[in-house]
Parts: sequence; structure tokens; C-alpha cells
Amino acid sequence: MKKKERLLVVSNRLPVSLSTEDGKLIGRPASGGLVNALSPVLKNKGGFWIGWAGTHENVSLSTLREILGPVSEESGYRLLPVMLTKEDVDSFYSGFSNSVLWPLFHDLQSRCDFNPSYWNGYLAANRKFAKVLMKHTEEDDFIWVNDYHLIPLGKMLHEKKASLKASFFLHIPFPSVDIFMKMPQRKEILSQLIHYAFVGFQTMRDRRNFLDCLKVFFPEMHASGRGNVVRVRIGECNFLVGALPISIDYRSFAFLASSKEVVSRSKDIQREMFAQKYILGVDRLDYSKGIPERLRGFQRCLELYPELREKLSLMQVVVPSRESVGEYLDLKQEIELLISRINGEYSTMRWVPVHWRYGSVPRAELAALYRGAEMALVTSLKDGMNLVCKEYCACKGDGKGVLVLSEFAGAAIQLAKGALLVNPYDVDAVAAAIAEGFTMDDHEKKRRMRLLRKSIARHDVFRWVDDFLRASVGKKLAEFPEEEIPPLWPGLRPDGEK
Ligand code: GDG
Repeated sequence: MKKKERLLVVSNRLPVSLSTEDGKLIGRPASGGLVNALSPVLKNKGGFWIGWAGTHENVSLSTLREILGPVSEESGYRLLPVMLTKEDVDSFYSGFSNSVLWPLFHDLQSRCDFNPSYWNGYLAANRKFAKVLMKHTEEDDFIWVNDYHLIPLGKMLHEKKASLKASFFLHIPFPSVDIFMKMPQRKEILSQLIHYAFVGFQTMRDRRNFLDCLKVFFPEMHASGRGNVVRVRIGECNFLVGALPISIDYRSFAFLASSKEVVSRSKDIQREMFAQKYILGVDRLDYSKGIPERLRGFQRCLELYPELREKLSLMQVVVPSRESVGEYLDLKQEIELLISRINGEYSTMRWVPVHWRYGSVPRAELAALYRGAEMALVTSLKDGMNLVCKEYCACKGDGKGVLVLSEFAGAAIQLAKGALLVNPYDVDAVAAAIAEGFTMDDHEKKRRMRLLRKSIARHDVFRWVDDFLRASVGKKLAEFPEEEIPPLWPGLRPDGEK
């Protein structure tokens, strides 16, 4: 097989965060699970990241070009935007992606809005992604499509050029047959996925769910092979399906957390907390992350274990997300109400039970928060993987930290031996795990943290990338050529039209 040469990453959003300062639109490299995982992959490899920049028609092409140029240089790879209209975003992003696929794939079907008009918008937006890709793809490129927004893209590319085969990774869980069957477009979604050369999932459970769904709709399906990657044949579709858990850039987090600045900032944070110990929660604003459940667990802990009052606080960082979807605004209000109730009931003159920060914090500040935290509390109701728990462990170089982790996060499979696993719906169990973590002796904390750190260090994001590339194109990241990023081509329009 001829080896692919350039990496083209495609995701719904470009890794750029746009904001207005002094009346001027500016862009900065964005944060988030996918960005943190894939940025090291593209950096200095001469590739592209293709996605929507988050703007509508109100931002002119030349303005967008000016904004993305410096971000491309800072990031070390070129950013190529797909232009979407407000109608596209309503039906494709807020609609089918985040009101059907996201809740359903997180087993939360009661939150789905199966509005039939979303489907056509989803396909139309995917066709726009396909158009931009077709303009820039060369025969030997390796196209890596990410996540549930872009399931139809592989088939669309294949229909335009039969030799073009893309690989796909699903960052969120894949549901069981019973839940998947509820989606009106269930067969179409499966028919699109089988046109990728490789379909990757976070866990063996997700992969098994996918194969079970295929069996229902394609009884002639034949699967062969053992281990993480198996081969599947359905008619003319012959593709690979794998379970490859994503991870973090462990060394860079560990290095950052031990830097002089972060160590000193972490001590400042402890002083600001009046030397009280704190549990940390860090999440995008999302109902799948179980933030209200976490607050209820903490509240129950204060109720059942009064000896912990005035000794332990919860520090919750929430990053705004999907503010155009109504469910998310309701969630913010629910969180605010719960926090004010807990603080109203338990605060004393020298202690505030829950501190919360709504907004993104810089990476070094995040590392300082991780470093100083007595415990990390991850209570996802369902999570593809969850990178926060891995980042916390990477930052706990002194080993004196406890990870309390939802058994419904993909990460629970890998981290079961070192973490305290909880069912986030069980408030008593969450309360008991917090109390257990607080009273755990240092020797046991260090033993568990050693296990966690060793496993995460060994299975870092570079290994995930290598595993993905090896399964998809038979070579590792290091075998792709190093290349400085050339300046953005003069005369190129951001929608890919020359
Ligand atoms: C999806 C899946 C899967 C958060 N707040 C700040 C900040 N973050 C960064 C964290 C971490 C990331 O965002 C969140 O990680 P998650 O794993 O929870 O990711 P999701 O955004 O839900 O993403 C998830 C992931 O894809 C990867 O496959 O693990 O299951 O849902 O990296 O550090 N970063 C900074 N400031 C913040 O305030 N700098």
C-alpha cells in the first residue's frame, strides 16, 4: 500500500476561540478535549485542520483570513475554515448533532429532540465540509475525521472519488442497540459509518455496541480478527473497527505542573482557600458531565460527615459551552441554584463550601488548580473518555491526591485500579467516596496515584495517535515528514475557493 504523506484533520470546530475585544474580533487557540489531543499531531507536520470557525455570514472572508493567519502560526498547522450559515448551524450543530446524536449517544434519550428537519441540515452541512476537503485533498493525504458531527463525510468523499478513503474516530460513547434503535435515521447513520476505512471508538464496550447494531441491520456482516482492531465486511464495504482509548500529553502536563510558576501559584491558591483542602471539578457546561449530581453528592457528604465541614471545599470550574442550545442555559441555572443552596446552608464566617468559576482558565492556572487539589471529582453520567481525570493525575507529582471517578466514564476501564469508582446517581456512594478519599492515609494515596500515573504515562496521546495511524495507514506519527508551516497562500478564500 502506498503510504499517505499529509495529515488532514477534520472536526466540526476549528481549534480557535473567537472573541470581541475593543470592538475587534480576535482569535486564540482554543482549549478542549479534542484540541488538546490533536494539536500535537498536526504541529509542524505541514497538515491542515479543517472545520467551522464559529462565525456566520456577518464576518467577512477577509476578516476571517486575518484572524486565522496568526492563530495558524501560533498553533503550528494551517486552519482551513468551512463557512456555515446560521440555518446550517441551527439544524446541523444545535439540531441533529447536539439535540439528537449527543444526548442519545450518552444514553439520555429523554433529552433528544427528534425534529425531522434537522437531518437534511446535517447532510447539507456535511456536504459543505466535503466540498472544502475535495478542493484541498491530494491522492496520498491521510484524512482523519473526528466525531459525531461528521459521520456522513466519509461516504460523501468516497462518492466523489472512489479512491479516497478517510478514517473516523468517535470521541463520545456508542450506545447499546436498544437505545440506538430509537433514532429515526439509525440505518442511514450505520450505512455512512461503514464507508470509512477505519472506525475508531474509545472503549471495547462502544465497539461491541456498534458491531451489535451492525448485526441488526446487516445480518450478512462478517467480522474477523481478535484484539483491539477487527476487520468487518458488509457487501462491498471492507473496513476496520477498533477500540483505541484517547489520552493526554502526559509529559507536558507533568512538566508544567512542576514548573516554578505553577508550584508558586498552587501555593497561592491554597492560601486564598485559607489553607483548607479542596476537591476539584473541571468540566464544559454539559448535562452529561453530571455537575448537579456532583454538587448533590458533595452536599450529602457535608450532611453525613459533619466532621468534614470547614475542612474541605469543592472548587468547580465550568467552561461555557453550546450556549445556543436551550438545555445548556437551564443547566447553568440549576448549578447556580444548587451552589447557592449549599453555600446558604453550610457557609460559616471562615469557610465557603463551594467555590465556582464560570469561564475558561489559562492552562497554567488549570495545572496549579490540579496540583493543589486534595481530590478530583469526576461524576460524568456517561463520558466517551474524560481527559480531566488523566490531567489531574499527571499534575499530582507528589502523589498525594485521590481520584474519584464515575464508573460511566470511558476512563474508568483503564483507571479502575487506582481510582475510587462511583455511580454518580448514588449520592450516598459519592459522599462516602469523598469521605474515604479525605481520610485515606498518604501511603495508600501514593500507591494508588503511582498506579494511575504509570498507566497514563504509558498510554499517552502520542501512543493513541500512533495506534490510530498504524491501524488506519500502517505507519506511526514519526514517519510523517516534519515540515515548517508555509504562510497561508495568498489569494485563498477561506471557504476553500481559489
Ligand atoms: C469529548 C468527550 C473525551 C476544560 N476547562 C478548561 C480546559 N479544559 C480542557 C481540559 C480537558 C478538556 O477541556 C475537557 O476534556 P473532556 O475529556 O471532559 O472533554 P469533552 O470536551 O467533553 O470532549 C470526552 C474527549 O472528547 C476526547 O476524546 O474525553 O469524553 O466528551 O482537556 O483540560 N482547558 C483550559 N482551561 C479551562 O478552563 N485551558
